[in-house]
Amino acid sequence: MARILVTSALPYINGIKHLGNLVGSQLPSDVYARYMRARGHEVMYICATDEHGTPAELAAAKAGVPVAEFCAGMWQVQKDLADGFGLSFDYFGRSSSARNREITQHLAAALGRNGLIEEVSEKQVYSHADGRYLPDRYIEGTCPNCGDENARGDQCENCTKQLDPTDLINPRSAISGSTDLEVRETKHLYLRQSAMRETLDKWIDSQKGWPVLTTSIAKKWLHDGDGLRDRGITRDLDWGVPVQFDGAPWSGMEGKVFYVWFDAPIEYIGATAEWADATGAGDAAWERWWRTDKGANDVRYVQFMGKDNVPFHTLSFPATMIGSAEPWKLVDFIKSYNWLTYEGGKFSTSQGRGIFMDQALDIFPSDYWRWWLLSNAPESSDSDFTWQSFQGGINKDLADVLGNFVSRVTKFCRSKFGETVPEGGTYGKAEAAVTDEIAARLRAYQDNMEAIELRKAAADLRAIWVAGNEYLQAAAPWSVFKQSPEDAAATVRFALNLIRLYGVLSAPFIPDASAAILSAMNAKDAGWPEDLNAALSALPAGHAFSTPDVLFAKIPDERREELEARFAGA
Ligand code: B3M
Ligand code: ZN
Repeated sequence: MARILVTSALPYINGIKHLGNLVGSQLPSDVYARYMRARGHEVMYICATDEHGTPAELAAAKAGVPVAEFCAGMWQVQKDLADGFGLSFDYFGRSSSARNREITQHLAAALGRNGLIEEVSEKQVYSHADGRYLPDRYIEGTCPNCGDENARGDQCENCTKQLDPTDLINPRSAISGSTDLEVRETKHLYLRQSAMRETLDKWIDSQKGWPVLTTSIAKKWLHDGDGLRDRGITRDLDWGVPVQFDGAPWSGMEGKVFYVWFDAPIEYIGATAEWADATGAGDAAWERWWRTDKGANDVRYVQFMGKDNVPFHTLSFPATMIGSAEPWKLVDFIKSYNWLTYEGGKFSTSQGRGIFMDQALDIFPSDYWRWWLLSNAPESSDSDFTWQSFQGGINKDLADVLGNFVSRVTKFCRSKFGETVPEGGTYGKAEAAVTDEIAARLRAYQDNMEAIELRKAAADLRAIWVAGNEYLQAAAPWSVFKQSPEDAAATVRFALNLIRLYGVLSAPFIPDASAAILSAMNAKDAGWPEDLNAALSALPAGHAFSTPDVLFAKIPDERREELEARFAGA
């Protein structure tokens, strides 16, 4: 039995996430955590809301509530949605927690002691009308390069030129539109990442079997001219972790907070400590996941995230952890995802284009979304959500293949033999053949789960369902029954055992339907089929079951068209 630490990238607090966000981190990490638990491993699965920074402050201002209150409310909203999607976190924390504050300030102190933090004087734009310093991307103006009037202080999206706010012609606040701006001199702390370039390079080279997507992004940032620059880790904001070092002030940093990307990944640790507090497990219980001097040596740590988050997880966060010179557990495998698009375009929060987590759950059960998103996960390239493809995935895979199998077998059994596993007859070549086929598919399924190739694993699972259907179709107990009820009974007995097997194997992907299947089969405690032959005779003759309701209702064309129109966006 292994110990596996799984973290999902932390959803930002400012609003409800769309399905592209969901499939890039929370959903695949959940499948992996569920699978590893099912295989008997000890799993710690962690997520949290990422709460600091300017976007949180602005979202709160827009909602007209204090930022702490806004975050508390939105944490609950996100927590409820996570529950709705069946995300099985051991703990869903908050980056604004006291634990994260304490650990963030502690790591900063360690970095400071090791000479990795330096003071830098910067010019920053202060907006009198807004009463605050403006982060680069909240300053807009005319691009000096192409003349576009909506260039941002960090970049012109029109010509892609990287800019400094002071490059903009006629700069204005993106928050209020005010042009009453002043450039002020202010001091910030920088993390000397450049001093760690070689260490990080070696560390990344020593990682075996990381996805190409992950390493290529990391290497690009390490070696580009722009590469691993020293990075400001403090901000002139109110909302965040106060800049202190193990609780002691750093002169000149009063009133400043750490940059949100400095404290956010530290919350993976913070949330595990929050879990220990909430469960009364004590410090040793979280430290054995995170401190190699306290038992974390044998932990395998896997992170899940969208590709835009890769630089922070391959470079900045390891720089913090390694730079502390303390025995923190480093990540062993970084699984990153490409983009999910919506009907050929981008999901857009501002234009309401695409589907958001709350809307999704109002329309269909979470298993529908889980199945489509995971069996089409943007794992090797981007993938596109279309209602057509969604309808096809649900109707064909879930309703026609899995759902129909369960319903045909149980209903036929009920009508001919009653709701108990029938006795009589013997298994022959057909049962041996389908068992062999499923054994091979199951090995592939398990290998792909281990390798976190979830889209391929979903295809293996579907093939296992299909094998059962083909077996049933060929054995045709409904026509055999008249001449030879014994033979029909053997087929049905075997098929009922297949249903139980499907309940177990499908659980990481579609946990609700799986629970319904296992409950109908009266086999709630069924474990992973370590021995397939044993698993396929787990339900003996005489075992009572019940015929489940329709597991998956088909999506009719009219419904699909209605949803296409409703979600087309403004
Ligand atoms: N909050 C994801 C995002 O909103 C970001 C992830 C943090 S993981 C430590 O883009
Ligand atoms: Zn431009």
